[in-house]
Amino acid sequence: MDERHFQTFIDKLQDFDYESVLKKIRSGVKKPGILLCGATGAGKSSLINHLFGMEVADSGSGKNVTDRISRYEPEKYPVVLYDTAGYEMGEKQQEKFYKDVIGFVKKSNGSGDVKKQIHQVWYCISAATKRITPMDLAAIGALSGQAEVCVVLTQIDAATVSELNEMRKTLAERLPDTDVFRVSLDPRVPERDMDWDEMLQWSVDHLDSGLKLAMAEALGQELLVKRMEADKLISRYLVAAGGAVAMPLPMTDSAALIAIQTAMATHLFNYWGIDRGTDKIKEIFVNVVVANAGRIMSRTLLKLIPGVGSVATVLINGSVATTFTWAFGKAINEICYKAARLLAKGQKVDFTAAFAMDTVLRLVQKYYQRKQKG
Ligand SMILES: Nc1nc2c(ncn2[C@@H]2O[C@H](COP(=O)(O)OP(=O)(O)OP(=O)(O)O)[C@@H](O)[C@H]2O)c(=O)[nH]1
Ligand SMILES: [Mg+2]
Repeated sequence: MDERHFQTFIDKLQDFDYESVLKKIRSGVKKPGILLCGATGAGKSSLINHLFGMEVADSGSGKNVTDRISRYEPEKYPVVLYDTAGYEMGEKQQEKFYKDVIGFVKKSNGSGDVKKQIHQVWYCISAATKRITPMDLAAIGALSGQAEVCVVLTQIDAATVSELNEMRKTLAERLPDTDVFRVSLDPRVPERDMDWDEMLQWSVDHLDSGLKLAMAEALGQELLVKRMEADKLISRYLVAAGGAVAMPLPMTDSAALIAIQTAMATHLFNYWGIDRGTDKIKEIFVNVVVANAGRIMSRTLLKLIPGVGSVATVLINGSVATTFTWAFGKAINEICYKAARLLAKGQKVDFTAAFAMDTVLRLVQKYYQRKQKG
């Protein structure tokens, strides 16, 4: 791609009307279905009330779809929630839960009716109980065949650090593929000890693209929506990145590719708008991220492509170019997203640390590997 074409391409991007595209996407969204289950008192209803701002537990605003499962379709949010009555200890009750809830998910997802689909199960286990029961393990295993399942370790304020770690260890050993998130509604628990952000991001990530936006919106995560839009910006540069490497070329000849990456980086950074009024942040960004795009690429590729040898001998092909460009964009979006969240909460952000070369490299490599694994 010569420089003139490249410039036209960038100009087109700047004019792209994201608002209208966003509107179009929103009008067509289906609603993600989420079912919460777990033992009685695990905090399922509290969790729904907290995240979706409704009085599920007492209001009776839901519709009983079975005698133990209520369905809520909040007007304000594009989401369908299923709150289940928790099971009690004792074999009979657990057996009944197993049949009721798992049977319900199976039936709903087998019905072929999109409105009835249960896309995710948030399996709640209270840290106050201090143990993962065989029943939990069996139920999570069975549900995993039916929907995306994560474990929410609730009420972590009611357990010690070592008790909590013991529970997480059991889960990691017995269910290595299931993600686990720690939460509490006790305001005394410090933010850094909980995984709210990770849990909400998981929830958005584990949906088809058509449902993602609805989910982020339902969760009231304006910045998550923004992040998804910023991720879409990346994909517009991937075409150009692949095009810049029509034939495999040595990394030392990748000026056109690096031009695309720096244009993308600048575009993303401006999209987040966190530099407004402060040239200092922009300066850090330009000096570290933009100026080092080539170095970040060579270090990443040398580390992640086995047996490539030196910078001079690495050949970049279209697929490496697009994978790296994608990873680079995702890394920038992750840093900007985290910074924007802190700024939104009125907290200070150390931009020198946020955009430090090591931080950027680590994130780029994380995403590059994720893409390689498929
Ligand atoms: N300490 C503590 N208590 C909590 C937390 N979240 C909820 N609770 C309390 O735990 C109790 C049970 O919460 P619910 O949300 O009703 O639990 P549930 O899972 O819906 O229970 P069932 O509907 O019986 O299945 C309530 O008294 C809540 O106030 C938390 O993070 N920490
Ligand atoms: Mg409840």
